[in-house]
Amino acid sequence: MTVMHTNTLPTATDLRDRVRVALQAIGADARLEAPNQPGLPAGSPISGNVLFTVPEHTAADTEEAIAAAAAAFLDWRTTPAPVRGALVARLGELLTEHKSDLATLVTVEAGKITSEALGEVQEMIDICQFAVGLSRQLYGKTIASERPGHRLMETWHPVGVVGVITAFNFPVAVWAWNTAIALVCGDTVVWKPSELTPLTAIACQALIERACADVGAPPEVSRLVQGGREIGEKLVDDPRVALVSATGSVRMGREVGPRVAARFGKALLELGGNNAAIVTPSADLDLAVRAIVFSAAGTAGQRCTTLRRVIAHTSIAEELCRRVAAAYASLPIGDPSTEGNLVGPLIHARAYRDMVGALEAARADGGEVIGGHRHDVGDEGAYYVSPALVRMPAQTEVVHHETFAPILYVLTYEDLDSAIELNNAVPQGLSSAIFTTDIREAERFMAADGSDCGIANVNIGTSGAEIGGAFGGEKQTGGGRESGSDSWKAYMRRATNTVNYSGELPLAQGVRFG
Ligand code: UN1
Repeated sequence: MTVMHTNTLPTATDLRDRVRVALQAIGADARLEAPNQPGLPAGSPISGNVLFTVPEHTAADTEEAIAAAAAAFLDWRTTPAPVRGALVARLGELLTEHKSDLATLVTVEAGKITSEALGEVQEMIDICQFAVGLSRQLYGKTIASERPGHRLMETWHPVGVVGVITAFNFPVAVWAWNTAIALVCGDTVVWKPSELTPLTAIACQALIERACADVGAPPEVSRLVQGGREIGEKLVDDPRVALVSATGSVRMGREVGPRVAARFGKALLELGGNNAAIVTPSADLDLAVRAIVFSAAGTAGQRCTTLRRVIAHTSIAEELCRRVAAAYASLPIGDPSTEGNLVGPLIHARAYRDMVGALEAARADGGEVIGGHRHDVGDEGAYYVSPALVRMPAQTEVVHHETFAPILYVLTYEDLDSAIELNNAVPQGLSSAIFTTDIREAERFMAADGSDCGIANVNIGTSGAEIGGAFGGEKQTGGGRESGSDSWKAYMRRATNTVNYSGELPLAQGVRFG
């Protein structure tokens, strides 16, 4: 039986108090009006209520924010990178100090369980540390010149204003990935968070403004604009926004990419995933089951890295399904702020409707569904579901779609080639994994004819990447890379410099001219 803590759901009044306490501790001077006032509704999927109304920005406010960030860029770009790093170091300290306050807000607005909300803030702290190190590591290459007395090299310069558009499911970490790196690179930032998570955004903005004040940096280096589509469009279309870094749906990316390209801006897209794990006959099944359950049911299936497909060898498929189903049945579902609960709510009614629709389509295709019901919590607006395990006879149309809910399709395979084919047969290409103790299978999975995803893991799940690696994926995932490794290059422009220190003027390619 699924354990459900329905009787312990906090009330809207309770949630409002938690928000006020957290914002006050953070020092955010937020104008919180009652629900139904003009402005942006700030709600919680925990109870399904609107808690407050917060100020909404207009297109004119966005215009002003872009202008301010563009003006601040003129000085910021020549501020030495390690000095810029000091700002990010201070932000990291403030995040450490307010880790639990910010995590409280993440739980209230995004419905993440406390441990995952704390993990998300830790991800912010980690990227700040990475960016501070990077502020002394922005390097260019020196390349052998074909001409005597010449030096050929590359230098990297900031691009300008970075427009950051983020999604509800990582309401703070993805802002931090972009902002920490952009700021050390010498760019300035204008952030449009999800309309579903305005409170966490207010908190982050308060912290970055305090960090700016503490180190003497201008607050215009990082601005926040809250609102809907109109604001996002302004960032996408304004030629002063040199780079648009957008996280969200494939549908959103399909609009953003071409519009930014039409004005020759740069876009960094991190869109949908449809992540699979291949489980081979040699897999350590205990480990695989634990990894699968975290990746598929964690965050109530609402990560872009969530495991959505298991491709199991026929010899172990029954056993694997039995074990995953048993683990699912014992998952505590309920108030994400209650210690012990592992699955919180879906973000809203539409997410639930999408889940129901996908499960209906799967059944129509011959899928056998275990779980996937809504729990009655006595409140129409909150959507708690048990994660669904769906045994599919084939990878039909519905499996090719990303449904942002805890649905795990199980497919089977006979030989590794066809498993890899199934892994790659979907339009998205974010994350993937193989569970095997056979080194040949592991290497094959990561080779050029293996997984086509941006992330290909061995013996760990598809979600929960560390910040040190580059994060992003191929195909409809959009091709962008954020976070670690050399992702910083997306936030900078490259100049190739050839310096002639000889007294001659030899031309390249042996050309003679006069
Ligand atoms: C996302 O869901 O948009 O790898 C980001 C992970 C996290 C980031 C997910 N570190 O699951």
